[in-house]
Amino acid sequence: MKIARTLACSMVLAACTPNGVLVTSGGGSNVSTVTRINVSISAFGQTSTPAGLALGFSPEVANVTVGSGVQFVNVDNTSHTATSISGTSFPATSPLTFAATTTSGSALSTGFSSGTLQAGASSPVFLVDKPGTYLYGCFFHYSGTMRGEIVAQ
Ligand SMILES: [Cu+2]
Repeated sequence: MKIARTLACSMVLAACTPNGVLVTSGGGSNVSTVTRINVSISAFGQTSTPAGLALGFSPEVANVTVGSGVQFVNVDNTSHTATSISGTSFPATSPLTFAATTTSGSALSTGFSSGTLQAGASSPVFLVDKPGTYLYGCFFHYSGTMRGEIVAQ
């Protein structure tokens, strides 16, 4: 029942008012819970995931709930992006284009990018709209395995 209601909400997001404390992001997502993913290429070392090597995000594999939100916060002193990658494993060479440097998308299932996050900057809150595994990476440091994964249930 809760899942059905969440799905209904995601289709009419602008008119939906979930219970609990509302968080309004620049992207307009209203969610009660936001998972913060910290971003730093120097602070968060490489780890192995089923999708391949990941690095530079904390947590590098984030477990989140459908109906909640995800926000990237750059705690580094250099710029990064968190940009969605389609598929179930990280491509050997970067699939990301310069478009990654512009903020886009509002929900995980339809693709997203934080845009270039300067030191200390936060992305919009992206809605966790559907169950699944979502891969993303940094446009600037993809070849250095700066990548992460979101598992939504
Ligand atoms: Cu980066």
